[in-house]
Amino acid sequence: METPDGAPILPKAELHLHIEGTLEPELILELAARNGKVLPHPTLAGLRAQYQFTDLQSFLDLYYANMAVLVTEADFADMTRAYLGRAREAGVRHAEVMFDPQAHLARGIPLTTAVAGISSVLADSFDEFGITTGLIAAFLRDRPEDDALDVLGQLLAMDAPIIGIGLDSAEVGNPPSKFIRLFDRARDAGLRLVAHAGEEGPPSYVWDTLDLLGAERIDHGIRCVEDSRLVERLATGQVPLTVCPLSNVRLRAVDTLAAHPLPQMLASGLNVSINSDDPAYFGGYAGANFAALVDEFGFDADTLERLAGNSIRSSFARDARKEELL
Ligand code: ES4
Ligand code: ZN
Repeated sequence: METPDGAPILPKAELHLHIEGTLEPELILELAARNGKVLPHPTLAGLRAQYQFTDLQSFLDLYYANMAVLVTEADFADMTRAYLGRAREAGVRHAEVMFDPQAHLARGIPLTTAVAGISSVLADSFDEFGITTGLIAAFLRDRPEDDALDVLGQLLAMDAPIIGIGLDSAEVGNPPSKFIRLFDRARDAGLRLVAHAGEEGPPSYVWDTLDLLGAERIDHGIRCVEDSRLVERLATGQVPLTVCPLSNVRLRAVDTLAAHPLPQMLASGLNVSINSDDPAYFGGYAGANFAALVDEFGFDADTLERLAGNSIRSSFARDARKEELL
């Protein structure tokens, strides 16, 4: 496969992706009509006009509001299928997909509806799209830890096909220390551990995500560059950082793409991969993120290969699958 300008599309893994963030405006309107939901912005133009964010919270408000259209198992399945089709076009061959169980439960949607809808499509992702997949339950850090523990317990009791847990939503004011018992419980259950840190939060949140939660991967982590000791720690341990450039620009975590710390992170020897986060909200899928980087920084073939290779090596795919993709 090639991009429109003839560059090869590298096989890659997507490690930082919120499935609810793949709900395109067109699908939102379609699902709203199907489920008889009246949206505050019922036209495509009106809805699209809402996609201007000043920070993480301004995005989260719209992201949670739009989830109202996800009602049936088929809704979750249709959303997941649409994502896999778009990811495949961008060269994604392995995807670890997060979902927000608490956000659906809070709307009165049974856990089984969300889990079955998403996982039924992931179960066939290799046959249908040539993409191996894993499902990660992400917990909302702006809610109490007891709520997360309760929902993790329910997921384990129903034997939900999850490979790990994550931590997302409003970061500042909700430090990693709040979720020590949650991560201990997940580790005991044999689950893999990832967490958002250093997106809007300070470098100390990245330290604590490693040292208190034992996370194996950091989602975002871009503010690590403010702490040279932390950069050294991350480089020495080759801790995977799942960077999302277009997300960071759209949520104003950086002023411009030109000001993004990614080149500095690469120069420091960090293990970074490129991911789309919430592609329907931030201007595109993995392909658009790579294209923007090539445009802005003129990354050469070696750098692009390093980024794609990092994503595969940092995935929770089986070793044989990694070998196949590298
Ligand atoms: C998210 Cl970009 C981002 N950060 C934190 N939580 C999230 N949930 C969905 N997208
Ligand atoms: Zn994210």
